[in-house]
Amino acid sequence: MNKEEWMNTVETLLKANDGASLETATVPEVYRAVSRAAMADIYDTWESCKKSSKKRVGYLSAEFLVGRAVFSNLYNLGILGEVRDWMKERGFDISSFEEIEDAALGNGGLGRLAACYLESGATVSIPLDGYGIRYRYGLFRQEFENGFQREAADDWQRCGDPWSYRREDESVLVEFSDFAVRAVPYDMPVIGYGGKTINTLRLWQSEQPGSFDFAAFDSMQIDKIAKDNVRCESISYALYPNDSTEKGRILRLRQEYFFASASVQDLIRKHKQKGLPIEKINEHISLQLNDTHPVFAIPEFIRLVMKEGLKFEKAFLLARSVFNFTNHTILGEALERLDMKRVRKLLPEIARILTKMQARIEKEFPSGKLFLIKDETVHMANVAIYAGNKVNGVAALHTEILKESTFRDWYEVYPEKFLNVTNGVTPRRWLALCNPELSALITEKIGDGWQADLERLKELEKYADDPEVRHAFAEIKYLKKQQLSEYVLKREGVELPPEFIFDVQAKRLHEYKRQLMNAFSILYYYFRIKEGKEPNFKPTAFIFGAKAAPAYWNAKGVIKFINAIADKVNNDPEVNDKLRVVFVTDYNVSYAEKIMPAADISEQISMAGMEASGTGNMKFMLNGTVTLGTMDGANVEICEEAGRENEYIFGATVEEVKEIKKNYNPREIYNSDPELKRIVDTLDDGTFDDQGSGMFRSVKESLFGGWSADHYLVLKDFRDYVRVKSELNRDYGSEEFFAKCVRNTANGGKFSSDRSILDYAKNVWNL
Ligand code: 26Q
Repeated sequence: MNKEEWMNTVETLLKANDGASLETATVPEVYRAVSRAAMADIYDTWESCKKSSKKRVGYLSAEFLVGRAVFSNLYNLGILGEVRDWMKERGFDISSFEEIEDAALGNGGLGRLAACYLESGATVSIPLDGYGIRYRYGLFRQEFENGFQREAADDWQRCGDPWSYRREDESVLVEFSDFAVRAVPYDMPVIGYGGKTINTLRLWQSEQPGSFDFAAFDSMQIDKIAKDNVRCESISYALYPNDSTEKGRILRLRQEYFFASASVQDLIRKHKQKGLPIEKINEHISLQLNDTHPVFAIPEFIRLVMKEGLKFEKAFLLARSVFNFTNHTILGEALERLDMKRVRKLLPEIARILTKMQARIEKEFPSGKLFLIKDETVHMANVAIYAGNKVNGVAALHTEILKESTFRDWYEVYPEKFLNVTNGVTPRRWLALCNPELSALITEKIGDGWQADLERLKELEKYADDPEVRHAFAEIKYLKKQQLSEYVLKREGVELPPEFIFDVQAKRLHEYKRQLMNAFSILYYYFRIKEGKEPNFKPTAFIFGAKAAPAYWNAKGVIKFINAIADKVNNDPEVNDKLRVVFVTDYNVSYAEKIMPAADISEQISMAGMEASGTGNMKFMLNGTVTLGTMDGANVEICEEAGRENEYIFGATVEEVKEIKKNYNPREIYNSDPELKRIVDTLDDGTFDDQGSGMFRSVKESLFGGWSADHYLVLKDFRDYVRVKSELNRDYGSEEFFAKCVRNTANGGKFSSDRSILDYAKNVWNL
């Protein structure tokens, strides 16, 4: 489209839809018109991509944390700059689209990974479609009230949903024993970089099937009609805000079956429409299960294939050549286990298939060591491993842990099933779009094209030794810090001088991620500065972004604790020229896009063995940020790529953790380290006020109480952590430090999700 056509389309859409002109329209109105103009633009390409390939891959995921679509889509279409200019000529500032909601249909890492993977699939021209749930409400909006987290509804469609088409005619029926619902698909285009390939993200919305109960209407039982409706629509009503467990919730089980069934029905129907025999479906589709949440797709597939006339054994083997499974966590409580009684009651046919599968495994392995159902509990991961082709972890270390411990028995029997696919992030959103300043510098030095061939960043490495480039890097970092600082002042009312070191921890709040240890380190510097023990400490701003699951008491306690520290530190004139602390409100994808480019330090401090991969670590790295972290998840590979000497590594390794845990006594550490003791005691000595909530005491107890005392070795790793943190503080600002920043960007090529997707295509999907 040229300028004339584009502006005409936008103006026509404004007139037709909202009775408005560019002069009178509101921001959401312009947003819808611009988005729909782009949708019109891509229609032909999208349609032809749907038909083009022999084999397609379905990425089944309960979460797609896509974030804001408009900038990324226009960018990938190669028209963001032009559209920005055209709109500007007409007096419209496209950056006002920043007030459009993020689509947060995911909790964190797993959901954001799914979004990066779809974008990369389209970019490298792999026919990869996403299948998920169109939640009416996404992840809650976070607010702070006296420093306590409060949750508010996330109405992500407030400004409409111009990036989806409702495909009513492709609805399917999903049946539970007590009622049936209609799954209505909404299709979003997934536009690859360059706009040549457009794949589909199909999200299912639950509705009432058919028209409502007329008999009830006749007899004026409006309440019954309304109730039926609510029951149906409740299934896709809201995302569970939990990134580890949600035990035994019946609605969650319905959600899982709902989208698994709808997706499999859809795929089988399309296959049959092409006139292809069901036995050959494995030649035309591969399905990737994003953790265990979509595992019902397996028994559902077997059930439906049997309806097509195949015997169980044939159907089972067919499933085995269609499904693959990615594990994202070794947290025991996150491995889904469902009550078989409940499955039997709600999904009797699925229960029968699962029982048949269990009988098959018993026959194959009479020892009983491998099982799908045990003590009336279905182990969803086991179902996925047994009835799937490949199983992968998400970073090298994580995959080793899966093979050695989590799924050891399975690995012994099926070593060929297991492989690693290290996570990645899309460099379009996480470098090109969020950091246009650095991107321009990169392009100036190595030319264009790195956006879709990220290994080329390697060509930057030689510039690490070039003071001029180093300084240009540092200047851009300063600029991004200025921008973030302005934004944080506006949003949070906290001043972060850009001259300060920006030390950032941004990720879900979880004990294993050890935000508490970071908080303790702030108090460590706080007390030492006050006592004059840190004369050379370079001013540092500690920035946190995190949501806690609403029912996760200790995680919420840590948020309150950090907010209390922020209050004290920022208002203490003795230290606030050296320390600032801010917990940003409602950290989400769009906030991340502002934070990552502005960080000097990337905190990746999980207890070794706990973080499957991490993907924030990669985003920071691409933006020239050094990692302060443990040898965990993909940090290990970041060190391998950039050289360990360019990161700041501390803490117990996985092996050491194992040793330490044999007889760990956190009290001993606490009693023998007065400085640390004083810090820990601020949780209950009146230094901070948790307003009678009991949260701080509970957090303290997690370090000492009972068998699980300091489960994540906060006290054990603390000293090594502050040692390295202080070393980093000394190094900051030196020539060598800036060289490290350059080397991080230069060696980030491996962490493009393009690479990850090509790994899947080659080693898992056999494309
Ligand atoms: C399970 C049952 C019921 C309700 C919710 C859940 C649930 C939801 C989300 C369980 C787990 C999750 C999310 C897990 C997750 O985000 N894991 C992260 O995945 C990233 C991508 O692979 C990794 O980088 C992170 O290390 C890992 O923590």
